[in-house]
Amino acid sequence: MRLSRYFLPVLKENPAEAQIVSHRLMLRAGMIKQAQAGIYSWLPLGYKVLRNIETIVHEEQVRAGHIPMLMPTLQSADLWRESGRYDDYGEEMLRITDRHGRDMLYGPTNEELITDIFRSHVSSYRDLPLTLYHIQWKFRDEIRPRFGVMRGREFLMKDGYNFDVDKDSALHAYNRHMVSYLRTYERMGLQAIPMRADSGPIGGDNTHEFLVLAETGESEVFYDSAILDLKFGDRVVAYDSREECAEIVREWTTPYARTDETHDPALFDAIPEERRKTSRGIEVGQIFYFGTKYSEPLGATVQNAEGKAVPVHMGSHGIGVSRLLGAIIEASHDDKGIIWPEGVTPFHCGIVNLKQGDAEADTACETLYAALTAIGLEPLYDDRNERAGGKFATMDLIGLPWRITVGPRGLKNGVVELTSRRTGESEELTSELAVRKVAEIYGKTG
Ligand code: P5A
Repeated sequence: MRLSRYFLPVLKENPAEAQIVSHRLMLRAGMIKQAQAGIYSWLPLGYKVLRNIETIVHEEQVRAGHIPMLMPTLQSADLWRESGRYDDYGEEMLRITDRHGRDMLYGPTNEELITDIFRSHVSSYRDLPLTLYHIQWKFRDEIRPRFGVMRGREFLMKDGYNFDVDKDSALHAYNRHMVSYLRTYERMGLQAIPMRADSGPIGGDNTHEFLVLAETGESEVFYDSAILDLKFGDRVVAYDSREECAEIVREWTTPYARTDETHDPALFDAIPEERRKTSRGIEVGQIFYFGTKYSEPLGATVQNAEGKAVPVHMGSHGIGVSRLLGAIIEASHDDKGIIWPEGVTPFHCGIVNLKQGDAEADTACETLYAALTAIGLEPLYDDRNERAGGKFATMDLIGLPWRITVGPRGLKNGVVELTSRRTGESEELTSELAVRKVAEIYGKTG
């Protein structure tokens, strides 16, 4: 993409309404624009990152054997009356009446709708296990929407639902989700710690939240610092293996890690003092096992191996897709702007032309642009007639992890400059080598 043709409405000033750094930087970098309280338009740069996050979520869900689909945002109130949650959900639910006077709602979650699909089509244990998921907008009429996309009213969620013949199989689905979530967040450059939590309006006693440590997080968390040493890495998981998934879950749930809702001071005090940590965290996901809470009232049963009709055991599993942008920025920024992890960056590499209009510099930039594009990378080429300082400031603000700077002085010596946004370190090298290095970083063959 050439910056002169892109739509990147960056703001010079700090927007007064933004109280936390991620909100400020998302507005300043031209990623989002508030449409109403807690409702945002996703401008091209923000939309690109949102899509990258979605792609990682999809890939990891499919890897775990879960099946993508799409349900609508608007749901019928009747289904929620069947489950008993229509009145329970309270004022967070946005209720709508259509022209025929039918009660509808903008879905805050989809347990009822997916259970309705299941009961219409599945009747035998032979069709299980089954996990269906989608990535769809949700609406919760939060009393205090704040911090930009962190606590929105309209927000994008990946929500998945498992259907199993008995509790043991459903607990395997729970473990499988925990494992796939660990991998998902790590690919986004995040350390998200699973913590024992409270289940709230979704229900059940088995639930973990995934928290990214950050001062601006809304949850208070207590943990054993030993958990920070755990890395998922590139281990290959046999997701169908109950033992393997259970073992990974054991690894991550053995060190103490809880939110204030489930905190147990006696257990916490048993941890060696130097490892006892209290902090704040951003909840980027939550998994639940709630057994037959929805399948019983909605009559979602299957015939088990003995030919008996039993209600299916279910769980639901959510990732805060739009919230993740905020969480990643909270975890990865400096005073100049965002620092995108390579896994989610909107463009792989910036190209800064220090002397636009200089034939040699223009040609070198075009050649770099073509070479990076040819190996499947997406560069953002700042081809505007701007001062170098302004170009650097924009690149730093929008946070591309790598920048190639091209200017007449370097070109005289046959070199360009490759700079890491994270470390600020630069090296001079030929254009070809710069392309090869960037290709290597992203695992492409240049
Ligand atoms: C699990 C999937 C559920 O709704 N039902 C379907 C279950 N869980 S949850 O914890 O309530 O939400 C899942 C994740 O969505 C994000 N989230 C939000 N993101 C932005 N703004 C909000 N107002 C908001 N509310 C929830 C969180 O990341 C949460 O973990």
